[in-house]
Amino acid sequence: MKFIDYVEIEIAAGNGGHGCVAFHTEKFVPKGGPDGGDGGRGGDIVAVADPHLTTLLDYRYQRKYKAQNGQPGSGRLRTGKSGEDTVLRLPVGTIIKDAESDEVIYDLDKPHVRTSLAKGGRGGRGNAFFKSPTNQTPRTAQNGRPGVALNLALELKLLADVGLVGLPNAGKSTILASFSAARPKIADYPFTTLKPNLGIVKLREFKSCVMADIPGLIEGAADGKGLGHQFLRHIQRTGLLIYVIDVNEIDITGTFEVLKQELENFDPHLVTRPYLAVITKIDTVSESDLKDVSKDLPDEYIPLSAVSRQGAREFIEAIEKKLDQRRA
Ligand SMILES: Nc1nc2c(ncn2[C@@H]2O[C@H](COP(=O)(O)OP(=O)(O)OP(=O)(O)O)[C@@H](O)[C@H]2O)c(=O)[nH]1
Ligand SMILES: [Mg+2]
Repeated sequence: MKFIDYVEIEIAAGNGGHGCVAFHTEKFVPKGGPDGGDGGRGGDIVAVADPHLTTLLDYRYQRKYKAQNGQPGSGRLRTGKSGEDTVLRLPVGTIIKDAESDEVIYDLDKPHVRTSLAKGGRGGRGNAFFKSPTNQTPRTAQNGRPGVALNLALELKLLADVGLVGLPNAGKSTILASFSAARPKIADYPFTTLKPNLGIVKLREFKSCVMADIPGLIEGAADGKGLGHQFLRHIQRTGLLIYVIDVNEIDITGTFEVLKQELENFDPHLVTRPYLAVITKIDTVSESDLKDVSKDLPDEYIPLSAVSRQGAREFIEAIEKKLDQRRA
């Protein structure tokens, strides 16, 4: 289930501030010497591996990053203020390449590693610097140097944070398609999904997660029945499992137990994971039927329609809450 998140961005470090041309002036000192200060240096573009991020989604929305320029120098030998660095927070595992040459610039392989990707330009020298025995009144100063500008390619191998598990035809792929840009095959027959699909789901603010839809499980899946068992290992590393159950299922809690049992048979650790249970396709039943169904179910069952998107907000909030709890 290799899936690569890929974006290209433009970065530009800050330019150095210009040096200043100035002469000392003071009452009764008619011919003060040159005292123009140097420009400040431009800010760098810095990358940091942030263990709370799992996708490059934010970088699809904003593609250009610029660090602050240095301030120009001024009289009385004052050096300009340096520009602030711009810090790019990237998920651990992001590989940063030069987009033109495809060369790897840096591999953010561990949490919190930090690297400068583009250096800010040096500030220009003020005219005071150029004072010499032969030139007591230099009237020129240096311009600041431009900051380094680069086109970068960011690559990240995605691992699912959230796994959808359910019987064949439960509506798993429809959920993935409704909440991400992934376009898995959806059809009204069991075993439509033959291999796992991954998509990036936007949560609130700057957060996102990777959701995996695996082929439907049937009773006996852990012993090799159906298709799903081959893929159970793909959800062994997900932090959150979502049990997807069709609201039209006659025995909803029984279905939930079957699913849980299959996972447990495959790997007892799986059922100790945080989970959510989703009752999907609620647009296919009347409100009063839904009430009847819901009254027998524990609170953690979230009603959802991936088609009408009823319950969509609650669904996303519940995922976010569970993932936050796990990360904390
Ligand atoms: N009305 C309605 N139909 C849905 C909803 N979710 C899924 N369906 C339909 O249910 C059928 C099965 O949906 P899929 O998303 O393919 O189900 P799946 O769980 O991925 O199935 P497998 O891949 O075979 O395991 C399709 O015809 C969908 O259009 C829903 O929320 N409302
Ligand atoms: Mg499917």
